[in-house]
Amino acid sequence: MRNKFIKIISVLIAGGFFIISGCNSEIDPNADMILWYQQPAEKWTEALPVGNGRLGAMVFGGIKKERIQLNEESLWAGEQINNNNSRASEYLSEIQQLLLKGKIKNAGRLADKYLLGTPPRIRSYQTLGDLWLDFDFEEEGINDYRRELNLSTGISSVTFKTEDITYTRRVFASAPDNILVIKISADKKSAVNLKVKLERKRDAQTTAISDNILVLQGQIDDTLDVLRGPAGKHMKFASRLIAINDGGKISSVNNHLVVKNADALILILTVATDYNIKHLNFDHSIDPLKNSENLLSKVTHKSYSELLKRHLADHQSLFNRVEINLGKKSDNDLATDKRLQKVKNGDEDPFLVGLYFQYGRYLLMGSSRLPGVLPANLQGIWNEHFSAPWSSDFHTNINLQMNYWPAEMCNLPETVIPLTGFFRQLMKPGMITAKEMYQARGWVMHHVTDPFGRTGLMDGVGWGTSPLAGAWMMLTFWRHYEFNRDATYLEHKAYPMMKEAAQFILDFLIEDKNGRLVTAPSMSPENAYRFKGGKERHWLTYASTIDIQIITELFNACIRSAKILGTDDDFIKELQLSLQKLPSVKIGKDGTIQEWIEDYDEAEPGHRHMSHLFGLHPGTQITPDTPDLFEAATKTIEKRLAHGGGHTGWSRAWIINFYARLLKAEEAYQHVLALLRKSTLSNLLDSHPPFQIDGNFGGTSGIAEMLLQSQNGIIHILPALPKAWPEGFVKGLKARGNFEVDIYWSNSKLTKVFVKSLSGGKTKIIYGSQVKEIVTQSGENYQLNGDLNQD
Ligand code: FUC
Repeated sequence: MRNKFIKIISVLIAGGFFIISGCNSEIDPNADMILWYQQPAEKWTEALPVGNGRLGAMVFGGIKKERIQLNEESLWAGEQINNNNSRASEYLSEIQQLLLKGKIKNAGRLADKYLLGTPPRIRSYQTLGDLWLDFDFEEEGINDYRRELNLSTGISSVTFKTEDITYTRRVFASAPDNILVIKISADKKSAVNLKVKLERKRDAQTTAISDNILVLQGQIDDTLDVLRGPAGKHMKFASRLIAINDGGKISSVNNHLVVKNADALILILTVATDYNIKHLNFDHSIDPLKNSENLLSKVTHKSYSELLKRHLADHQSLFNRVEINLGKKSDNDLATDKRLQKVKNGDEDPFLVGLYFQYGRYLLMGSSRLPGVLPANLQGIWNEHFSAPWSSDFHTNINLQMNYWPAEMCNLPETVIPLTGFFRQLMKPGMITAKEMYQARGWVMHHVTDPFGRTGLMDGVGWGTSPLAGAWMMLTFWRHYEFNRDATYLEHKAYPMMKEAAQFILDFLIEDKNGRLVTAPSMSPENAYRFKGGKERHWLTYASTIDIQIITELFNACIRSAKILGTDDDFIKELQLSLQKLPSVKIGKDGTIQEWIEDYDEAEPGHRHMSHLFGLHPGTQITPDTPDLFEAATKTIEKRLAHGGGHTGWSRAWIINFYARLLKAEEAYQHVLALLRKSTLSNLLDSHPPFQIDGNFGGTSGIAEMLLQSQNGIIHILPALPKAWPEGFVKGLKARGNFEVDIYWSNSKLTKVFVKSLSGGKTKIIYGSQVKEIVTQSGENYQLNGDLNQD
């Protein structure tokens, strides 16, 4: 054992300990994309995230005591369980008829009893624990402190000076090597002295299995909370850390490591669980301890510089696809928290908006990509709790969808891969739920799920009655096809799921007394309504507007997919017939889009959800070509805002996207400012409150939508460019049809566009009132000037 580690150590050290400090802008176009601070994080919401899609860490940058909080995406409490209400199908028809007749209270009583699943709630995504680095510095005499997160390198670093020695720590999460790497160094020899501790506050123990290896091993012990599922010992997990010193000595004392007089130290850490996505459950035939050892044994023959090089090559190949410059107010010479505070105090800061935009891309890469197999959850992958707000779960009545809005536009299609893989598994319990609850073919889920694949109705009928949540999710996969034109993905991954979701809807729809096809039960997430003159709040209804819009979008996507794939003629006809029988989207008496099937009064007119605007965004049905609805959409937002709407981060972010689609640049911009001013923490993470990541992703998407849109077969250049960004460029955004687009503007006017066609084909480009059609060849670049003429 010892010999093996001595060998490993010498290989790593032979590879050298070179330090990279920031990046040169000549070789790195995003060299200034750095969040930086002049003091350590006091709270978790000030710490800085790194992630590789599977492992996440929050780096605090403490001087005497460094805390690095750790996550592994599959470490969840709970277990797989069928929570379908077994009596649902007996009562479904009665509930539906009561809803059609307006007997909402009676329908609600039955739904509570016979539709709500058992257990009705899920357990939480959990922190793995913390890596603590205890140093023996004096508190006094610390100079030149700087803590940063370089988005372009994916490295979080801390530097400071004490007693004339400069200390440096660097942390990165490597996707190619599936590990976290931490390097601690000093500019004088023998100056690195610390204790290394790996700690989890429950269900685990840490052991030093040699002088330089710590192993944390455990099993989640779910205590009694019948609402969330059976108690018991559930998922097993292990984390393994190897410490490699350059000079000095390292030993283990009381299950932590003590490093003395080293010149530098590298820590490599990984985590494994016995989660098996193929079974949507933990699987005790998997040995996390062994797997953590295997993961480390794959990397320990590589030097630090090699690990770093592999990480940088991989990270930058994704991150540097996009560059943004919204007119720099200054260089990145003011600490990020101070910069944000100035914006909160009324300043405007285009650089900060660009940084926020790129941070959204960084966070999506960090929380949703291979080697991970699960999608980005409510906190991405970063969570310090055992029982997180909303369990840090997968919420599917806006939140999980929003997480993926920037994925394609912002040129990160690989982030959709874990989401696709997860939903391909989720469809299986979803088919059982469709059958057991609704006696329907196809698959269904409701507004919440976890890695164990719950698909029954959860939380309460006033929140959970969203049987079209899965259908909404499917549009993410259709979009992946639209942007990337990958017919194999469409045929084998997206379309089979979309089709089963549509199949469920076909069976679920019933006729109302006017012969229209309607959904029942239904709700408009999560808003309540009142009957005319009534006091009581109701949630349940039939055919809420969002349902009709989701069905329209999904059925049309299925029809287009089936035509592309040359299949399912009868199915296409069935979808077309059903589309004709859906109720239309109506405009209410106050000129807004009607949220429900009748013109009821909203119980909360300023509600954070704006579901009836789904057709505007992310849907593609409300456009300048439907002028009445387009105008009504503006009034709908105005009404929500007049009553306090947009008060959560994600809600505000959605409003940016709405205004971008409405081509209202100044309004969109005001809400970009409001997102920064009201819903952004000092580490630029979104605040619901509390921290919830969807607002970051929705915000990034909104900024992209202001600069480029491509729904409905048109590439729209600068559709909502605000006056505050008169000079700038954005490079590498994607448009549907597999086009990569670079846009340059000056004096608030387009100067040049480059369109790189990656799949060939015809496209229409619009800028202001100018329209240009180009026929492209795959692999060719097309340059247009500000009048859309080819130079
Ligand atoms: C939805 C929202 C809440 C919150 C939760 C996680 O239910 O209505 O605001 O974001 O998801």
